[in-house]
Amino acid sequence: MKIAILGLLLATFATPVLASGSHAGGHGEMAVGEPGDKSKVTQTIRVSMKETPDGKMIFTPNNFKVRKGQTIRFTIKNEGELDHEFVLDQEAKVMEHKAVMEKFPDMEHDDPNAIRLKPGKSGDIVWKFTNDGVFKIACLVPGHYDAGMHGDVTVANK
Ligand SMILES: [Cu+2]
Repeated sequence: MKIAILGLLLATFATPVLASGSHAGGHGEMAVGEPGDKSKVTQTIRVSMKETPDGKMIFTPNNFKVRKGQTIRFTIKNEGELDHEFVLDQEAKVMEHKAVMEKFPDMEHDDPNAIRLKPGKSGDIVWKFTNDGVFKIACLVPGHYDAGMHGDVTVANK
C-alpha cells in the first residue's frame, strides 16, 4: 500500500525528470544498482549520521569511490539526536524523493536502497553497483538534505 501510493506520487512529480533517466524500470532495475548478496561483499564502508554543533547535518564520510560490479556493505550508524536516513540513488531520483518527502514528511521509505534509523541505532545496506557514474547518498527527512546531509558515490568503470 505504502509503496503503491509512493509510486503514484513519484509518477506525478517526476514526469519531466524521468524522461532524461537511463532506466525506465521500477524496483529491481535501478541505475544505481541492485540489492547485493551478503556472501559477495568485498568492502565494508562505515558511515555515521549526525547533527553538528553549528547546525549542520552530515554523513561522515560523505564521499566514496567504488568499482562497477563491486558489492559493498554500508554499515550506517545514527550518532545524532534526531531520526536520519540513508538513501542511495541517482541524483534525479533523490531529488524527486526529496520533493515528495517535503509534501508528506511522515512518509517512510520501504526500499532496499534506503534505511531510516533512530538515534543510536545502526543498520546495514548491502548493495551491488552495476553501473558506473556518480550517485548520491542523502537523508530526505525534510530540511536535512539542505542542512548538508548528502554525499557522492563515484562508481569507476573497473
Ligand atoms: Cu537526516
